[in-house]
Amino acid sequence: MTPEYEKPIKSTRNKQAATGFYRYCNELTLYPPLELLNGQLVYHEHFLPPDEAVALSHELIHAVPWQQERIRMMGKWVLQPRLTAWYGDPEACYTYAGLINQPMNWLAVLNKLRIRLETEFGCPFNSVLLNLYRNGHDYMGWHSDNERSLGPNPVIASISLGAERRFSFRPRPQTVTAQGIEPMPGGQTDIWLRSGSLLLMLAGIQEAYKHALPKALRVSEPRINLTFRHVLNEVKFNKR
Ligand SMILES: O=C(O)CCC(=O)C(=O)O
Ligand SMILES: [Mn+2]
Repeated sequence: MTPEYEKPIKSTRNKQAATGFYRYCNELTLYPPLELLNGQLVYHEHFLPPDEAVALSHELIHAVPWQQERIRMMGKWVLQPRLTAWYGDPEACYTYAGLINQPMNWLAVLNKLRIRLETEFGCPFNSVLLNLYRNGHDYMGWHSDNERSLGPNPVIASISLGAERRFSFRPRPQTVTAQGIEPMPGGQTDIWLRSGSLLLMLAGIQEAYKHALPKALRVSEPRINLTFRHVLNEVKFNKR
């Protein structure tokens, strides 16, 4: 009998189809990843089976010392509309919006996922940012993960657990390319991130697009997101 997690989730596929931007990248595999935005986004809907996703989110809710941090936005210190935590190798210190994140030592479950991602996709990751959206009132505003400490073309692996939420991309108004400044074509692309899925944000996407996780006021369930990253240590990125 087909296990539950191997059955395609029709509602999600339909929603993805409604955005009209994806294509199957390999029709021969049972659950092919979706490629979006010229292959700069690769979505693996069934990266973790549902029982593993549920067990992992329960473990993380209880084991992680979640904090609501203050960040600097347009000259003001404001509380982030979500809870966060930062794990990684000791040198993976990550600074954004005035917030200095010193990594906590890897939890065994997070390190196991890091090793799986590195083995399957061949990208090194030395840290992971955890976001806990307590319900649909929590959100993440428009931004790119383009801090210098992530290097020029970062690859970010994003795993979702819990409530399904919409994740949106829109082109930056202007993108500086090797040829000069070019406007990016196209409008907004939405993708619904289901529990257990993996979204790979590949080289170039941060330069060309911004992304956001908008509020979803009808969602009452929590969602956890893990973004695995490779942070250059300060000495290295200050030398660039
Ligand atoms: O919650 C998400 O899916 C994305 C989070 C994100 O963009 C980030 O942590 O930079
Ligand atoms: Mn981001």
